[in-house]
Amino acid sequence: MASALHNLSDYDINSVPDATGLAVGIVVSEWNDKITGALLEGAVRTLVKHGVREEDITVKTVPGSFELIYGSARFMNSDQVDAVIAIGCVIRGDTPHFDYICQGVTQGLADLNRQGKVPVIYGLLTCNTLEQAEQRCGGMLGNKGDECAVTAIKMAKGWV
Ligand code: DLZ
Repeated sequence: MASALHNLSDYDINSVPDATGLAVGIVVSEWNDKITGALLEGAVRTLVKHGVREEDITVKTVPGSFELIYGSARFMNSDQVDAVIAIGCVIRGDTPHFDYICQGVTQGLADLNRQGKVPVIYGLLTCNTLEQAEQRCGGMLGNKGDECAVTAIKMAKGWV
């Protein structure tokens, strides 16, 4: 149970490199937009906190999480960003759709990472309930957007 209680906004500030000069592309899904909007806010706030200039953050929206793959690929191939953050939220429904979307997006983003051009950070919440999502976008379990921003900085700065 310990990992389920991990606060996504907790990190060692001294372990994060200075991110000045980093350009970051963020793709955000419109589905469950209250959740994805809060994740986006967390990601931007944390990037800026570590030195990324707001003008070096480019945000693009896509209709649903499945489109995060295409959006991330576009950023990756633009040669304009040092890292991509893909933000979405899928909530389980009555059909197997949830499983197909989650698997498809996870595989798609993994395939992009395998190309090794720029890191593509996995900001997809895959939740059984809306409450679980709310807990992870600024609620009692922190904000996955913060975690994504820290990961993007570490990955982009760690390999230059
Ligand atoms: C269709 C659909 C459903 C049912 N649920 C979600 C969801 O919970 N979260 C999400 O991000 N997107 C959902 N979508 C939309 C799909 O991701 C995708 O946009 C459509 O299937 C069109 O490709």
